[in-house]
Amino acid sequence: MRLSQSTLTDAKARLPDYDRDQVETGIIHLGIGAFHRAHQAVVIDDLLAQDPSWGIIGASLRSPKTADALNPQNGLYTLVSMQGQKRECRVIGSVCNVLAAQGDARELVAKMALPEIRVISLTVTEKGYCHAPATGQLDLSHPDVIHDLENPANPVSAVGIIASALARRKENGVGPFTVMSCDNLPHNGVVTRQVVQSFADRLDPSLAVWIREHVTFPSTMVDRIVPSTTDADRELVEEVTGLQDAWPVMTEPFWQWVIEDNFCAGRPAYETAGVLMTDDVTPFELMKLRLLNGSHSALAYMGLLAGHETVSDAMADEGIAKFISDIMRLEIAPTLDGPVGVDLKTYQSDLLERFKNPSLNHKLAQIAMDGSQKLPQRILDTIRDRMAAGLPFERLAKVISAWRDFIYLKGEDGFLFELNDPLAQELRAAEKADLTKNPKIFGTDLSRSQAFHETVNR
Ligand code: CS2
Repeated sequence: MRLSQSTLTDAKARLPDYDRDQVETGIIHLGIGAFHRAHQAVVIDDLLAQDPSWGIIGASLRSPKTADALNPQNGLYTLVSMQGQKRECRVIGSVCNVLAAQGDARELVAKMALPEIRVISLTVTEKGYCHAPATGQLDLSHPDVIHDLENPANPVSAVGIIASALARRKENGVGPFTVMSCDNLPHNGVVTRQVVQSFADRLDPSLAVWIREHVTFPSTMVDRIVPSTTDADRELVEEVTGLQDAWPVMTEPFWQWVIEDNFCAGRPAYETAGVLMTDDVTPFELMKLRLLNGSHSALAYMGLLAGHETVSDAMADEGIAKFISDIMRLEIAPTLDGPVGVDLKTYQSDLLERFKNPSLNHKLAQIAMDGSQKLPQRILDTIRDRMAAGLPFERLAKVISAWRDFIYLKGEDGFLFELNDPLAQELRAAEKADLTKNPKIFGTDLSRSQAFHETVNR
């Protein structure tokens, strides 16, 4: 039997504590992958009993797979939190349905223009913002941006979709919605505003003015480790809950969400579900991006080069585990002020424990993807701070050199590792020695810095 509204009460798992028939939709989430379903959708699930007006419509922009898996289940899915031998299963009911928007985003745009939709949240990954990684500005030569400026009624990028929906709301006299990025970018709200604003400037200057005056783009820090789901996970879920689930989500017990309290059209009472609402997310996002995501990327490239498959395998390698603990303590943490009340030493030791969690099966290849989009904020900004302060950055440079080896190392049958990156062609076409001279990734500063190149080469 398969999980759905009619079989829900048969699931041997924690169930939604509200009547799903009463739920109305107030949020549209762009990019409904596993991360959203293990993070923001869980918080909303916790809140629907007190306020059923914040149900979620999920939208996938690239592939119909999530819609195909979840719509026959009435949006329901199982969340499994794993630590040691413990497996806690919970059915999440906050996603009402999923729209597959690839090829035709018109229904999605029309839904986003409805007055009851008050928040648009996004997890479209770093590359989904169509920005230049080194500057955060909209890349006007990006094929999706070019397409969307020519076809604003049927856009393909998140940026074009948001601008098009806002144009519709402006026209119809419906107020604005809040646009909330939940991706791992520094000042993700500012970056989102910049790309949407630049796009609107080119589309219709009066729309750009309206957006500037009415729409808010809060920054957020999101954290939960969510490995890709495997068939073995699906089997486990069926065994434990008694119901088949086409796309359960596996995760760790830990989660954290910090949101800048800047919503132009109302918001869920996030704080009652354990979210930290604040005026300034910056210290949280820098701590998380540099310590967690920076170390993750280090583990990915070094771990893969050393022949490991998962994060916990790499952490079981003494040399790598020591490197990770050293890079955090000696090179990354000293660049951070850290949020008030957070002990950075405890934060680091908790991270090391989270990385060691053997039940997660978190593949290094998953983290190694899209290095050109991730390394600027995860590693390069930390290097910039250390160079500006005249401090050594040998370990950080070693991560860049590991990424370089990951890209260029060859075996008997060609390149050793598959390169999943929007700049893959350009990276592979470049000479190894020239990689760090690419200003798109390394900025105009590091791409020209002798000291930086020398350290990476050494
Ligand atoms: C990871 C992140 O895949 C990656 O690049 O570093 O997805 C990481 O697991 C999350 O940001 C944790 O919150």
